[in-house]
Amino acid sequence: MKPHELSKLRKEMEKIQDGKRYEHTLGVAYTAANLAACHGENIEHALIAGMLHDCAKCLSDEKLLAICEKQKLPVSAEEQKKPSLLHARVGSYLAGKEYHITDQNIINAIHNHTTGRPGMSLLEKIIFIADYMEPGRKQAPRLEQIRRIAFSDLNQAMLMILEDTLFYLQDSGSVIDQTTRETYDYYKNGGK
Ligand code: DGI
Ligand code: FE
Ligand code: FE
Repeated sequence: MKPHELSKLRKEMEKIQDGKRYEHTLGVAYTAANLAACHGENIEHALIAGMLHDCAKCLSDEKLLAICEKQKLPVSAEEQKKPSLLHARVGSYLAGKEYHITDQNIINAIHNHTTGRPGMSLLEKIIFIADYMEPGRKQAPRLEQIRRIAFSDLNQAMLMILEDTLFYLQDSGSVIDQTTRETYDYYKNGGK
């Protein structure tokens, strides 16, 4: 991808996202680029995946469900209850369809950015972690610690994020996706 193509994606995100979401998108893209430089991942792939990871975030629950039905994308019981979880899967579909991304690793990084999955690729971990720790995030506990550890141990950062996310979801009585639990168990048990 040439530099002007990345800037085209950036402008498209600026068009479809509100100001706050767009700032978050830029934060994720640049944080992912830094993590990529640190851990030996392709920086351009990290920028593209970061730029597009929330490209379906602005769609309503109805629209997300409608796209899944039309394109025959699977919808789990948890996603049926909380359709906003689908912005990750639908985003990965739109990345190919609307934004002409063909790299499967980039598509997977968008797909798995909310729940993670056991055995994530380097790029998938980088996007998952960048989404959580980009500079615009201010609320989460242990942010300072996670931001430091992400540059030395991605699996440890994954575990800490999943632990805190599950605690937060349990505490707030939210629907918890099976994949989020499986991802937590995987990294808890020393998975790579
Ligand atoms: O799209 P973002 O707001 O940037 O972040 P995200 O894609 O991680 O999704 C937002 C929320 O999703 C975040 O607060 C963590 C939460 N999440 C992750 N796994 C689950 C979940 N929410 C529910 N209800 N269930 C899950 O399993
Ligand atoms: Fe998201
Ligand atoms: Fe995000």
